[in-house]
Amino acid sequence: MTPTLGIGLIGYAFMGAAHSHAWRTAPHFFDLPLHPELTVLAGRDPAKVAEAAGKLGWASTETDWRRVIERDDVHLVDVCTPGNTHAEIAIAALEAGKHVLCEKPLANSVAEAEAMAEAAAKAAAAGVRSMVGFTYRRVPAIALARRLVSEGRLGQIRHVRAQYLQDWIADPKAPMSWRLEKDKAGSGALGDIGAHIVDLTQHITGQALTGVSATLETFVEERPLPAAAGSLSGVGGEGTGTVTVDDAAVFLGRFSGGALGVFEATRFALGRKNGIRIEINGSTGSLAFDFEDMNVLEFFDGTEPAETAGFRRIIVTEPGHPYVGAWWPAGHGLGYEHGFTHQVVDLVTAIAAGEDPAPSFADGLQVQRVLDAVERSAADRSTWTEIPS
Ligand code: SOE
Repeated sequence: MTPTLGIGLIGYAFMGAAHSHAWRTAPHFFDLPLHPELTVLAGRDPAKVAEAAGKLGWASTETDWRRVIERDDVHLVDVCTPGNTHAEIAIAALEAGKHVLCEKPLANSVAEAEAMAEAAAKAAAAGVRSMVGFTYRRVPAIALARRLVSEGRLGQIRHVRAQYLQDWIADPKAPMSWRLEKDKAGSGALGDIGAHIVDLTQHITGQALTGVSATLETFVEERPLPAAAGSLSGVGGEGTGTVTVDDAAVFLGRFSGGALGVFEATRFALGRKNGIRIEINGSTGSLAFDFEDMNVLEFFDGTEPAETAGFRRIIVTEPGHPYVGAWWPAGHGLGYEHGFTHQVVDLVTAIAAGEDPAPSFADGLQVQRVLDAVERSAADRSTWTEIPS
């Protein structure tokens, strides 16, 4: 009999649903050393959390996250709440001896992220594991990109070009949400989606950002309040609310191995729904990825004869590609949700092996420092801003 791992999930909106799907699905496709039980789902509204639990497959509910942490049948706490609650919940869970998976960005400030990384290091010494949910690392094409870079197929990395393009608030009439409030989300496009491309480019290249020069913009400062009261943001009804975060972030960066980076994160790229575009140029090869065509990785091998060299479109669905062997025959494609499934597979495997999973809270803290440097640079308007290591 495979031992069980009781999961307590806090939050049941978009990320809660994605994580629920992952916990439900992982043991059906991967041989896991521990069997995840969907033990308890937590949310503040009793009726809504009960309805979500029924739909998403959870055995019970709680309306206070503290109760989840107290329960003996919960071994891992999965934090899918807005950023302003991450630190309190994750630290309390770690101190109670529960493993933690926490959504990105790790926190809303460097100070919170430092406290979380410290709690995670202490807990790790006692065998309690933690991971931050940069799920796109587990898209097979991204994992292949990292593998190619680490095998030296690109040579010395010179350029990193990264964009995260969405358009869900390009319409000025799109309503307020907690993601547009600084006290809940920490920042806007920068932390919500810019954090992903910071993590991905560092992960693929194996290099850390050491400095940035940035600018931020809020294009629409007042938005209608959502019609339905009782939304997650706590605001609702007539009138407008003030957007207190950035709508777009643009920055240059330098990487520890000498590469130059150009980054763009925006929710105003009309027509782009979830375009994560990454291009990397090295001394002997280049890579290109676009999440809107997520089963494909483009690779240019500069060592091939110039007459026949060209970007090749690798369809990343072969059994030998990362994670793919557990799924469908070649060519049948994976989707957004598979990254979350791979994330819990790697987490459960690390927990059972007594190893620290990646990305760790320390990795989340490092990304937080990059976000902070971007904000400081944008506020200064003139300076190159170093990132403390
Ligand atoms: C919203 O912009 C969002 O849901 C992000 O919060 C997620 O991290 C990203 O995967 C999709 O977009």
